Amino acid sequence: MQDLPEIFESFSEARRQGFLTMKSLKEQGYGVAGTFCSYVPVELFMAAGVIYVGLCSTSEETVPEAEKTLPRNLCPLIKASYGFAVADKCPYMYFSDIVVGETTCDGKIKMYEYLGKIKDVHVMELPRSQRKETSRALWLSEIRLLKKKIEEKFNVGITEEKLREAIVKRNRERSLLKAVYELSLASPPPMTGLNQLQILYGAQFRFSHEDKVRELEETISRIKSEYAGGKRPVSGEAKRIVITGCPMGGATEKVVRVIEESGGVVVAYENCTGAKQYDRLADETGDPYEALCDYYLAIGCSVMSPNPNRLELLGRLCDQFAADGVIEMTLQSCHTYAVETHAIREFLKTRNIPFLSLETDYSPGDTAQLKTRAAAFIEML
Ligand code: BJ8
Repeated sequence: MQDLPEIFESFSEARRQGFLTMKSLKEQGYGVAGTFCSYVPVELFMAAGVIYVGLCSTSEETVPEAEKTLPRNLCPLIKASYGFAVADKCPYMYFSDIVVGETTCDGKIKMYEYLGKIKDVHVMELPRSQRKETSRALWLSEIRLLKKKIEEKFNVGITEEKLREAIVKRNRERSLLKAVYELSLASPPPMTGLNQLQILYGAQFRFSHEDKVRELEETISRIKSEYAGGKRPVSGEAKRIVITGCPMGGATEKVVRVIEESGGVVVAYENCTGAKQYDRLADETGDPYEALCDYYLAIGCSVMSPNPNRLELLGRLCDQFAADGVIEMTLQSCHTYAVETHAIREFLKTRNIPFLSLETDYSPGDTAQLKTRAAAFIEML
């Protein structure tokens, strides 16, 4: 039986380990769809028996390759993801029969035009408003269009029954991932924020629903039993930090490391690596297309205007997790998150919660500077 550090490590390595699994699934005849965003309703792939995988890169390796085509002052997530595609260095991109993009931020939308020259790219038209009835109608029709595209591409039929089953399965995964991060409601938390991130990020590279569920259940029960047995991997003195902002993983783990080396512990992630994806469940009754439409459209990403759902979730996480402070991580040139920083600061002021915003990219060059700022922030909490 693996011990806990080995379990964390195996989640951390999941992306790399998943390459071989993906290769074998392809050899068995499975179709593969690559995605870039939490708004893409993955239940449609599940209902079609198609494997799906996140293609967002988290390493700077291919940024120079991307910069031959894309401007330097573009978000590193977009440059790195495109770079891996053109350099043919991402096995997941290589194995993807189709890439499903979405009209979230301008940089991604334009990048998909170039990506379309290399791969079969289907872009979902995401509205920027969650309030208007026309937005809902548009998103609903985009979900139905994606269903049609998947059926044609993979020569399968997606029935309502299969879609309902997929919603139930994905909800089960969401509940378990939420149960993982809610373990850190305990004080002190039973795992570091880095370990939590390793699980949340790594779980997306487990392609079998059954294996993912089993592994998450086992991990939760191991963490619980070790905590009940008296193990305390985090000091009771550590300041409890909620992270908000852009998605994390890979190179941006440096932000979590500097926080945790400076006397803090990350207890929750209000971003697409964490609670933004797993906090709510999709409706399992009623029309499955409407259920997916309402579920996904309500995601509180900064590409929405206005974006009250981010504030609601962040405020709730701060209360539940008894946050001492909030640290935002934005990626360089991510305009929507950068503009929202002011609104987040003002919102947290009304709750007397200290706030620090850090901007970074995928290179390790700014680690010392991040550490100085994080340490000064945590010191004053
Ligand atoms: S739902 S956070 S996964 S869009 S960081 S590429 S926004 S310039 S990643 Fe995201 Fe979907 Fe929103 Fe989540 Fe653009 Fe910003 Fe880069 Fe971004």
